[in-house]
Amino acid sequence: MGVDLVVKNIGKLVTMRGNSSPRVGEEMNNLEILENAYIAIENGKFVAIGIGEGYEDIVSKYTRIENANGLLVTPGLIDAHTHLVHGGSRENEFSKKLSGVPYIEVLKQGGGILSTVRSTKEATFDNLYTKAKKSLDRMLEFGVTTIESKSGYGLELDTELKQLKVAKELDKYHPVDLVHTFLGAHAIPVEYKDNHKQFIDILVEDMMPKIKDLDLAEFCDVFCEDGVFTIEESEYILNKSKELGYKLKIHADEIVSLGGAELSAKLGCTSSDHLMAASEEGMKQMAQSGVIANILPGTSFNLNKSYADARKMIELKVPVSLSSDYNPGSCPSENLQFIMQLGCLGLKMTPNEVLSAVTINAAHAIDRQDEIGSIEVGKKADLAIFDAPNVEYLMYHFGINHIDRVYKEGQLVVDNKQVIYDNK
Ligand code: IZC
Ligand code: ZN
Repeated sequence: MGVDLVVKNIGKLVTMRGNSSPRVGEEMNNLEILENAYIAIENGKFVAIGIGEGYEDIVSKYTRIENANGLLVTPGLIDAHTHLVHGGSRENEFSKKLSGVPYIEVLKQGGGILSTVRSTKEATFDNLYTKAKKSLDRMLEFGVTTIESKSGYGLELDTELKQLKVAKELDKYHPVDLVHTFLGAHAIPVEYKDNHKQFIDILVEDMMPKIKDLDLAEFCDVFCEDGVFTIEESEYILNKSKELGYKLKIHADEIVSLGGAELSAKLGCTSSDHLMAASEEGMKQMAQSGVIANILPGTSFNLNKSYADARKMIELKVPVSLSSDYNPGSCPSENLQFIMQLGCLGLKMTPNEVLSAVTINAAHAIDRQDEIGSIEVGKKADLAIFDAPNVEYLMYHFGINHIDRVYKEGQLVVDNKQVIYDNK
């Protein structure tokens, strides 16, 4: 066996290689960008990266040689926070939100997350699979090659299992790789409204061990928010999940500054997500313990809220990643490129910082930094080819899909903006 594939004539190749720890501060902005580059791939992994016609020495008559036509190439994008698998949609709440009813108020009235819980319970496995697959195809068409996928629309064992099994099945048959998170602590079911303790006991004593035993989730997550799970409840749930062998994530300081950022640092969460209301002290502690700040600007945009203070986080050397938060309530969009544009326009990040945030730092946010997130010998050959001359152009020309082609582990899976894999 030799080199299977060479992609040559890459106008600008953003490698993101060379860092074993997440990029912080200036490192997020200082990128290696090779001009007139090529990439060689063997068995789905990168085996060489170079300039000009250097590949001629390593190819054989069996090597396929493809031309990037002078375009921009980056590592496949990573969306490290999605609520991919769910039933129904919530456009019925859209006018309510537009008229100023807060997100949490809709939840308190029995809508919001609880409305999606009802739709997800009603949906069959096949309904959920078909709907999630359609969204996953869209994500792939925007250049996303790995995502994190959360449960949390069952709030009881059977429906949580149904969601997690749909995600596992998609991981098996779809080119996009999925990383699985149990988010049973996403809301308090109506019947436990006045007895949180009883619900939390079911979560930690029944659901979490069973889901771990079935190997259906690697991470455990909690929606820590005023009116949902308190700081004390979140700490208890996450500590229990750590004992069971889960890695930790938290929805922290999204609406109210409760100290979620501080808690994520104390517990050593892999990522702490949202952080629109995070305190400066919380950010400093996150920087110290190396928690990834996974910022979700699509939610700020959709809920008409303020944006997280990404500039402060970068200044304090908190590693920042960006993700979509794709969900039917606060970010009903699969378009990670639009999220990247909001990274510049809403979060005031530079285009280079944004690209670090959706590649190598997003890989760290899901503990996949050894496999993906950069174009580097030995890593999976996940590539996005953009019909764009440079990184700035991707963020500047907003609201469209810039993708030309996508490769997942060396296989062409999107051509001319359309998925072309064997569609199961
Ligand atoms: O369905 O509203 N923020 N959870 C926490 C969500 C958004 C998802 C939803
Ligand atoms: Zn979320």
